[in-house]
Amino acid sequence: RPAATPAVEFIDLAARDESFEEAFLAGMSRRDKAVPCRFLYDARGSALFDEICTLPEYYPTRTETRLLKARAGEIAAAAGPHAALVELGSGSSVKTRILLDRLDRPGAYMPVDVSRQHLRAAAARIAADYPGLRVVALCADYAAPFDLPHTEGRRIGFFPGSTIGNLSRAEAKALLGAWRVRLGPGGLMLVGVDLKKNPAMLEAAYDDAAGVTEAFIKNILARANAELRGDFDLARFDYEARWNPEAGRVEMHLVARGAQRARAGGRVFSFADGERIHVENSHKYGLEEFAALARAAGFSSKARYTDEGRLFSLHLLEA
Ligand code: AVI
Repeated sequence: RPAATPAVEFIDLAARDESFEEAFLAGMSRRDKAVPCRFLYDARGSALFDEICTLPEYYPTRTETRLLKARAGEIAAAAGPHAALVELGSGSSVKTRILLDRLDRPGAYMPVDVSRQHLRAAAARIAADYPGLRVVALCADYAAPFDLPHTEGRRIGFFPGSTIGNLSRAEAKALLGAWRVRLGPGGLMLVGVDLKKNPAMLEAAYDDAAGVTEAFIKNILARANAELRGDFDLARFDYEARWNPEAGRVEMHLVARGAQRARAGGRVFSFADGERIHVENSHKYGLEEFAALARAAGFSSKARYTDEGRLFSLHLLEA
């Protein structure tokens, strides 16, 4: 008898696909040119990001994975039986599986992602490998308002990878506040948060020797060339990753080498020599600083875990 294809419930709540063209042209028309980092993740950008996660300089992925493995038992005990695991993003199934393997008869797995393609693939993989687990794929922007479907048991939100660091501190607080309400009373939220540390280590993590991060950031211009009939000369932009101690973040810029012009979307953009395009921020926190931010968003901080080197942290929050 052929094996039945595991069913994935698919709930489509995404209003519309956000336009790269609109966002790119608006960002490049600003006096301080900038492009929102969520557009880094086209197919090539996602592949480059996966490669970043394996780089020797990029400690967050392996440190968080180790921490999760060490703490999954405690986290599962806090969640109790039949908990519904809600993942913000449908990303690394490796980390998801560490939790699913330890949760006591999990009631559901619900990935939330705007990318239909990633969402369907990630949900199908989990459904195939965890027979009997209810898998509900929610196509939605996890930062936008929407309701979670009803599930039995406690809800546990999972936001790994320090993706929260790509938001400003104010945006991070607003996102946590919205998820506190969405998870409901007693709901838990597990957030991976990268920590402040020596600037040389931070800058190396975002400017690796093999140049993968540079290619990842420059991919935003490659994407404009491919999708918006652009003619950016990638070789005439330098990549720079710089720790900004006042803002508590690594800032990633492309810097024009020489005055130049480039076309995209039927428009012409001029660059002075040394003019910058701000592509991404990666905010870093102190352990206490993040716990305080979570409390300001209405959560109580149940536990925080960190590695021996205090490189990365996991925060277990209760709604
Ligand atoms: C996805 N996010 C948490 C990564 C980070 O560390 O901020 C994105 C990244 N950008 C360059 N390297 C990694």
